[in-house]
Amino acid sequence: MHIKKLIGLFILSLALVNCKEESIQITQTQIIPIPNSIELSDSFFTIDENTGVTYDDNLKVSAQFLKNFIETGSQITLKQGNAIQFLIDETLEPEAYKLTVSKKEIKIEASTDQGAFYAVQTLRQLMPVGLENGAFSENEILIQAVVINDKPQFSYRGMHLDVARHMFSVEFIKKYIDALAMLKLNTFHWHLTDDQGWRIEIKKYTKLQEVAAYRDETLVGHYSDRLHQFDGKRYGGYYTQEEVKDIVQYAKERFVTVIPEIEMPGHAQAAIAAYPELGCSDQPVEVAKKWGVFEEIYCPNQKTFAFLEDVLDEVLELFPSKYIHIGGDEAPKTRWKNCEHCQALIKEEGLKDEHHLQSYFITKMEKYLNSKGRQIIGWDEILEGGLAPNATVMSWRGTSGAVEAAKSGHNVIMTPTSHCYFDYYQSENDDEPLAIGGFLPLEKVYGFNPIPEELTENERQYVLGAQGNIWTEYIPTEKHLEYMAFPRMLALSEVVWSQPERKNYKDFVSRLENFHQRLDALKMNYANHLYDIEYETERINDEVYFKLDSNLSEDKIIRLELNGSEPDYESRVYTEPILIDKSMEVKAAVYKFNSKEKLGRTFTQNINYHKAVGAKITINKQPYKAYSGSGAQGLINGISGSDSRYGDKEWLGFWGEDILIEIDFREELEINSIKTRFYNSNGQWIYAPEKILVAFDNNQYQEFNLANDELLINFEFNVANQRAKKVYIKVQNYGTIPEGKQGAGNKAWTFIDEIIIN
Ligand code: TNX
Repeated sequence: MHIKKLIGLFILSLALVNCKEESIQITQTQIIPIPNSIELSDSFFTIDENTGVTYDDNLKVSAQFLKNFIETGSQITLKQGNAIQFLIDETLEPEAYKLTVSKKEIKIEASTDQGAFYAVQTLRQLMPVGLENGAFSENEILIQAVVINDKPQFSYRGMHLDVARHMFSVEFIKKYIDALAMLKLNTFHWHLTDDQGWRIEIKKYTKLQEVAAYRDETLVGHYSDRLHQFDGKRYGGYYTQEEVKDIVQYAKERFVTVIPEIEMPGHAQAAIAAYPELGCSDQPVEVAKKWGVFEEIYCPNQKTFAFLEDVLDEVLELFPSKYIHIGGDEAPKTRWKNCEHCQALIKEEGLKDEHHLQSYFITKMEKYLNSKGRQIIGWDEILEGGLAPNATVMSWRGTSGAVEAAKSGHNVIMTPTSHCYFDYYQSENDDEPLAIGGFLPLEKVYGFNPIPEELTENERQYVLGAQGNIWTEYIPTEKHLEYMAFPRMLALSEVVWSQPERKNYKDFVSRLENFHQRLDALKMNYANHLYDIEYETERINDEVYFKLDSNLSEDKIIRLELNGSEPDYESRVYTEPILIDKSMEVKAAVYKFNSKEKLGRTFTQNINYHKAVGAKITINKQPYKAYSGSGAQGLINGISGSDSRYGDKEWLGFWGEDILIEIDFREELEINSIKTRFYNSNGQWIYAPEKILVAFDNNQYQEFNLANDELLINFEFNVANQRAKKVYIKVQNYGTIPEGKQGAGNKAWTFIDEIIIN
């Protein structure tokens, strides 16, 4: 029978002895993002040479998509006829659909072509993966009988792509858009201009193509590396207007709106390199060769406004989207402070300072775009100095910008770095390709709730949705980009599409495992960290236990060694938490039960037992929610944070606050040394403190100054035979980020690691 075709679509409990259709029991479908409601039945529909399709003319695009999917994926050609019907149901919401598969027909009902398109994407996931790449060679396709009612949670469901830092082929952009469409994402935010390159052809300004589109060379390695080295290779290019039109049209046929981003007033050094008169200093500058934030920003003068209006005129011709993204982020005000014209303009317009001048700049551009019938989106910095009247805010620095905007009645799109930055590391393994930093594993993306807690029921309506961002400073190739995008984009699709009560991470993981086959068929280079091992520590009665976990199911177990040796299929099986009462090196791996087959990578964790392990710790401030590691207790659990991922379970992050740490041993101990370390990644706004104070019991504080010249700053305090019951550590926040540095004017972060006491 047709069992083979069904495997991979469903988790089946099969009574193989009797291969009758009735004997197939489906326990679960595998659709991502998970629909609102699914009702499965026992029979199935067969698509073959005799199957016909009819459609309402208003549902033509989706009907054609389905026909094309089946005909290019298999040998089957569909006929005219009533077996598969596309019908209008005016009562359904614009993006909603109803899909009914029964033994005799398939019915797709929607009020719009877009809704019907999403029904087709669901139907696609009910069909064999071989159809994705033409590998399906049989003459009938079986589809499980089912009734699915579905609609999105949010109206804005986006993915962003930065093509300025690195550029990707037109063909690849289409592949990216295909993936969005498959996952029911409806917006592609195309970041087209930045300091390192201008990537869209503007016919009126030829030097954008000749100069701004190319940089002489590119930074090698990480920005935080002490010595900056360059590759010596010219890099660049741009999308011609013909290519842009082609992409916009391609996206439209898949119900993806392309929103272009033209950055202003900051991230504009490439344009200023081509036309120095657009800057304040009139000095020649070059297209940026390294990453970061640059001081060369547009000068708010007549030339600039005329230039931007001309550029936008051409952009509007190419992009029919309601929204145009005007950037607005990370614009250092250094040049404006020292510019006579800017200072005169501030006076003339009665503005308070340079932030209000930025707001004046954005408002002026907003008016221009509004007059052409368009709306602006800007990064949350556009709130500073007053928000342009009709602007939508894209909230990336935490969620406070979103809250402020929604409370004042502005629409917001959520893209916080903590949950939406797919340029961040996704695993703690040392073999990950170099990334900008951060740590955003799949489960964290999946757990994202786009609605900030601070909003009232009524204010929630201003949250249009969320978006994953892919900045490409450290992503030079298409394969690498796919690796960063998948599977996190799948998790995001469920965040923005599915109803919160339908979400369940364990269930998502099992559907994802199945989805791997589809990604394989699509030749997607996705990351797979499903059988990586995660740990947790727990303090019970003044003792600390070490626990391991993975995405385990009945047939998967963890095997481990505690002495640093490599686990194999004979190593002991992990069954209960391990007491930390000495230093050890834990190595573990997920194995198939009763088998030699190792499923994931080997996990390694060094545990450094010291005098504070098991003690009680309190901190007078809560760490920032997204960077709260294993909580305060994690600072004395015997485990140090990663050298490269401050977002892991061990680092604690505090934003702009001084903190006081108290460690209580409960009995007097002899103390000889106190050690800890601080993260100091200034590009990410993280600064080691300049000053630390330490006291024992009721004694006076002793003060220490710290250097801040490396990525990791060690603090070490040696005392001879100090006896104490308690240790107090005061950590002073660095303060405001100085001018000229990335994030200037914002509060600095403090990230502190394990406090090792011996
Ligand atoms: C901040 S997000 C930026 C980008 C960088 C990104 C790297 C935003 C509005 N600005 O210019 O590429 O961080 O994660």
